[in-house]
Parts: sequence; structure tokens; C-alpha cells
Amino acid sequence: MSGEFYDASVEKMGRDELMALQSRRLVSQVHRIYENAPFYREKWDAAGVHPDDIRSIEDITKLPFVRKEELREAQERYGQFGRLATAPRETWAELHPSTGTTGRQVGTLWTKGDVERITDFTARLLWMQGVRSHHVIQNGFSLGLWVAGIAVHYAAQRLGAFTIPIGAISAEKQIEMFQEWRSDVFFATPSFGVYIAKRMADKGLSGKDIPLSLGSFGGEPGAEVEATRRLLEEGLGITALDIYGLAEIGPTMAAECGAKSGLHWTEDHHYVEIVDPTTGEPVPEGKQGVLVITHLTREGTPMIRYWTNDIARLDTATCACGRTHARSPGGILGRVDDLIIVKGTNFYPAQVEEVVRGTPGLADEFRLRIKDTGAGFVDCTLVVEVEAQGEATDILTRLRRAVKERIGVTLPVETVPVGTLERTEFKARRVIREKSSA
Ligand code: DLL
Repeated sequence: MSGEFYDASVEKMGRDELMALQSRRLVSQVHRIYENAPFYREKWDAAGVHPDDIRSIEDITKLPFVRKEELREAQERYGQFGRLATAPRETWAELHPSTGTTGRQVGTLWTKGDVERITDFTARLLWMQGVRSHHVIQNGFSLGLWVAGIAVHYAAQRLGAFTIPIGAISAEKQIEMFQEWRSDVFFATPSFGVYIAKRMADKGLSGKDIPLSLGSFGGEPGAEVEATRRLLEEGLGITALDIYGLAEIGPTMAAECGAKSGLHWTEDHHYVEIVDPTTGEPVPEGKQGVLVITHLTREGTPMIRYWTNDIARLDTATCACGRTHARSPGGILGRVDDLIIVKGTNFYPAQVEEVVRGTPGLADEFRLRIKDTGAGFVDCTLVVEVEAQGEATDILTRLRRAVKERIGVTLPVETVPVGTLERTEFKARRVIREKSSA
């Protein structure tokens, strides 16, 4: 932990050496799991694959995917971790259920060893982003069962920084704490960051009035949506970087470095694949597809080929920062469930976010209201708030043109008074799906 690198021997490891490490870890992981977790044993037996068939990381494609619905079903049927936990009870340390809004929450187990490794690789990511021991860290990620808040807390402690585990409480309190405690680094969802910047502007405060220099934003797309990044950087007077995770995998297993060249993976702990959403076959490097992640070192509830439903690309070229682990340029582009198809044109909400936040005169929030019109067709209306007085017609004309240029389709636009669309301390829900009245 010195200079630019937290652990140069891992972060700059040659790709051949990295693959050899991944192979060793995968082979031992699949044997351990097969012996201890009936969930996997039955699943792999049914697929006709045995741990002895896995000799290197390239053999991973022989194993079937794991989807969230299967985890939910197994946990509903068998309780607790659904015969997936592979570690003895005395090693258990923490329970972290997922944040699903429907159905049973999926429980994830971290053993004491997992907590140690999660702390270590998250500290490595934070160090990469520029966090140091002399910083004051204001952690505005929700704390408690949600995975990101606690992982960032542990990592900040590991780096020896003074930490304010404030959680996702009100924007007013966050601003007050920035000023009183001279916070240097802030963690939050991008939606919350943008909202705080707006509240500051309403109070006549700018980035110059608070000491923050760095913000790490995750939990949803935003930090790598350039118009949103601008709002965060200009509004809070910071460098804004992306951080990614999900409950079943790692709390926080990929992040952007100062070169802003995409999410850097922690490939010594997580094997990352990008596959075709329909066939499940690997796509060529650089092409977008579904992100599939395998735990190489997780003991508690290990995921082998977990189908995240998130869409990303992969680039294995060494980053300008010198790190060799693969990156996902542009971050997470969207979720399979959030893909919108209008008149044969596909787009994700983050692309609309870029346009709305890049159109002067509009407030930062928007919604996409989607109505099913039958036979697989949908109507999609863009709902925005116009801030500038008296120029609404011009602004909306510019908006329509920019939407058409960016996503290739014209969307009907509706306006609502400024402040109508709810702002959040957590993750924004910008897609509203309405049932057809027909
Ligand atoms: O959101 C954990 C997390 C939050 C990690 C913040 C790091 C920072 P879940 O609640 O399980 O976990 O939600 C996971 O959120 O599959 C993505 O769709 C989305 N997501 C999380 N981070 C990003 C990001 C946490 N940086 C789901 N960019 C994931 C885009 C993100 N989407």
C-alpha cells in the first residue's frame, strides 16, 4: 500500500499469470463446492458436468449459468441459503439479503474469510480511486443490510481513513456534515449526488463552499453517463468516479480509476464473462452482452457463472494507469429488463439520461412511461421538467431532436412542473410500466 498501487504485484500482474491464478482458484473452488453444496451438485449432475472436467479457467463454459430466480426458489424451498452455503457454521460472519422489491429476498452469506477478502479488494479499489488515510470519508451509501455501505466502511477503515458512516440520510444533513467535518471523499448513488448538488445550488452554495475533492458513485448507472458526471463534478466541485457491485456477487467488485476508462475488475477474485443475452455464448471482446460473474475465492454462498442481467463490454488492454485487470468501458450500460424497444429501436434509460441532462433548461430528473399496446409493441413517453421560464417550446424542440439523434427514434414528450418527479437518496426508478387499458 504505497504510491499509486495498493498491491502492485496483483494489480499489474501479467495476463498469463492472472489466468493461471484464475485457473487454480476455479479448479479448487468447483471441487469444494461440489462436495459441500447440494444446490450445485444436483445442478451440475443434471447438466452432465463434473468438477474433474474443469482443468483451467477456459473450461468454465462447460458449467451452467446460475440465475437469481433459481436462488430464490432454492431459498423458498429449503430456507436460509437454500443448500448453497458451502462453509461450516462456525465460519459464518454476516448475512446480506438482496434489495429485490418483489419475491423473497435472496440471502448472501459472508464468512469471516470473505469479510477479510471483501475488505481487501474494496480497499484496493478505493485506493485506486485516490482514497488515502488522511482523508475524511463521508459514506452516504445506505448502511445496514445493503451490501455497499458496509463494504465501503470496512475498506475505509482498512485504509486508516477517518470515516463518517452517515448512510443515505437527508441531503440537508449531508451538506451540513461536508461543511462541519471537512469531508474529502463522498460515497452515494449518482441520483443522490445530483440531488445534493441541486440542494446546494438552491441554497446558493457551490463546490467551492465544501471541501470535497472526490466522489465515488454506484448502485445504478450515472457516474459514467457523461452529462450526469458533469452535474456531479461541477455541482460538488469533485472528480466523480464509478463503482459497481451487486448483492449476490461482491458488494463492490469493480470501479473506475482516475483515467476514467471504465470499471476495473478485481479479476483475481472474480472471473468475468460477457455473453450473448439470447444464446448465452461468449461474445467477441469489445462487444456488449450480459455480464456473467464467477466467484473464484468466495466461501459463503459462492456464485459460479452468475447471470447478472447487467449489460457491459470487456477490454483486456492495460489501462493508462498501468493496471492489467480487464475493464468495462462505459460501465454498466443497462439491465436486460430495462431494455426498451420502440419501433424496432433498442435503447436503455441511461442513454435518455445523457440527453435530458445534456439539454440546457431542463431539470435533472425524467421518467420513461411505457404502455404495452399489444403484440409486443409499446408506446414510450418521455416525461421531463422544464426549468427555464418562457422558452419551453424551444427547449422541447431541442430535446426531441437530441433524443432522435442519440437513440434513433422520436419519443412523445410530456412536461410536468419542476419538482414533481421524486428525487431519491437511494436508486432512481425512472421506467414506469403501465398496463394497457385496451
Ligand atoms: O447496488 C451494490 C453496490 C452499490 C455496489 C453501490 C457498489 C456501489 P444491489 O442492490 O444488489 O447492489 O443492486 C445491484 O445495481 O446488478 C446493477 O444493475 C446496479 N448497479 C450497481 N452499481 C452500478 C453501477 C448494489 N455503478 C444492481 N452502474 C446491479 C450501473 C449499477 N449499475
